[in-house]
Amino acid sequence: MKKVITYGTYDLLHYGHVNLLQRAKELGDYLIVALSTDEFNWAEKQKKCYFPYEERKRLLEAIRYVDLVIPENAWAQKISDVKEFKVDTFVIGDDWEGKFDFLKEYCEVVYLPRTPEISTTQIKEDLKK
Ligand code: C2G
Repeated sequence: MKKVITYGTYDLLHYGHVNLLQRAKELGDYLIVALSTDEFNWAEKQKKCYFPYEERKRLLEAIRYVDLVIPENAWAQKISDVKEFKVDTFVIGDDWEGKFDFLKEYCEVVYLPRTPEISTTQIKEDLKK
């Protein structure tokens, strides 16, 4: 079984996220999403999520491409996640291009093109108009 892992906040779930998850799943048979916790988002990404972790987790678990959702509590957990879950491929959007190349020692690393025209930030801004 080829296992794939990806990481993210996935707040205000939108089709850009689903595009990523669909292509991530096409890279293997089993897709793990490490979902940023509310605390990690605020402390490390200064992101205040609209939906709390448990709701973001439930939304991801409802997506057919997602097999398992685990918490992302720290930047440094990726290597231990790859080892613990015997991951073959790490994948993330190309807004992170090159940032996780250190994982190449442990698994394949793939950066996929983002869906350009949509983002959670853009949605929030558009709703303010
Ligand atoms: N994404 C995308 N297209 C968009 C928006 C997002 O392909 N229009 C992808 C991102 O590249 C990422 C995933 O969807 O792979 C989740 O995006 P975010 O929730 O913004 O994730 P981020 O805050 O970048 O967290 O340790 C890594 C971080 O947790 C990544």
